[in-house]
Amino acid sequence: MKIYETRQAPNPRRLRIFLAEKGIDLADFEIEQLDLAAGDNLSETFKTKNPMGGVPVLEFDDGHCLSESMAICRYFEATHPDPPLMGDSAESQAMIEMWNRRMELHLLLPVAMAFRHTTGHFSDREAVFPDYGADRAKTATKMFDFLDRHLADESHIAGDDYTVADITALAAIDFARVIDLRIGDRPHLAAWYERVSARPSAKA
Ligand SMILES: N[C@@H](CCC(=O)N[C@@H](CS)C(=O)NCC(=O)O)C(=O)O
Repeated sequence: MKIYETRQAPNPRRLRIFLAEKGIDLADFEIEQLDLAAGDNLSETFKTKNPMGGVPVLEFDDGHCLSESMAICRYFEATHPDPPLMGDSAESQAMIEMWNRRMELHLLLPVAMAFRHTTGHFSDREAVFPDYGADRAKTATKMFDFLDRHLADESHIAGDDYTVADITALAAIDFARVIDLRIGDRPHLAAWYERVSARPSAKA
C-alpha cells in the first residue's frame, strides 16, 4: 500500500498519529511526499487518485484509492481494532464521532481557513480574503476558550480515553502555530496539550 502525503500539513499528520497509536509502522508503506505549494496535488495524475485534490490518500495494491483522512482512519480502525480510537460500543462510537466532528468543523477548519486567508499560501488556486482569515482565527481562539472549559472536567476531548478527537485537536493546535495562534494561558487546555504531546505518536 502507498500513502500520498505532505509532511507539514495537518490532515496527513492526523493519519500519521493515528497509525502510530495503532502500532502500524509507516515504513510498511510506500510514501510519496507531495509539494502542495508547487501544486503537485493539482496534477491530472493525482486527481485520478483523489478528484478533490487533497492529501492524504491511501492507495491499495490493486491501485484503487481512498481519501478523506477520517475514511482512511476508519479503514485502519477496522483492520486494527486495538487500541480502539473511534469507540468500541454504539454509544462511544457516536460520542467520539460527535467530538471529532466538533474538532474538525470548529477548530481544524477555522485554523486551516485562517492559514489560507491570512497568508495567501494557495493564492494560485483560490481567492484570498484576509478579513475572513482574521475572523476564522478569532473563531479558533474562541474554540480554545471552549476547550479550556471543557477540559476542566475531562481528561480527553471525548471523555476518559484518548481518541481520534484528541488527534484532530492536536493536529489543529500544532498547525495553528504556523500563523502564531497559540493556546496560551489556558490551564486545562495546556495540561491536556502536554499530556497528548507527550505520547510517542505526537512525534509522527
Ligand atoms: N477533508 C480532507 C481534507 C484534505 C485536505 O484538504 N488536505 C490539505 C492538506 S491538510 C490539502 O491537500 N490542501 C491542498 C490544497 O487545498 O490545494 C481530509 O480530511 O483528508
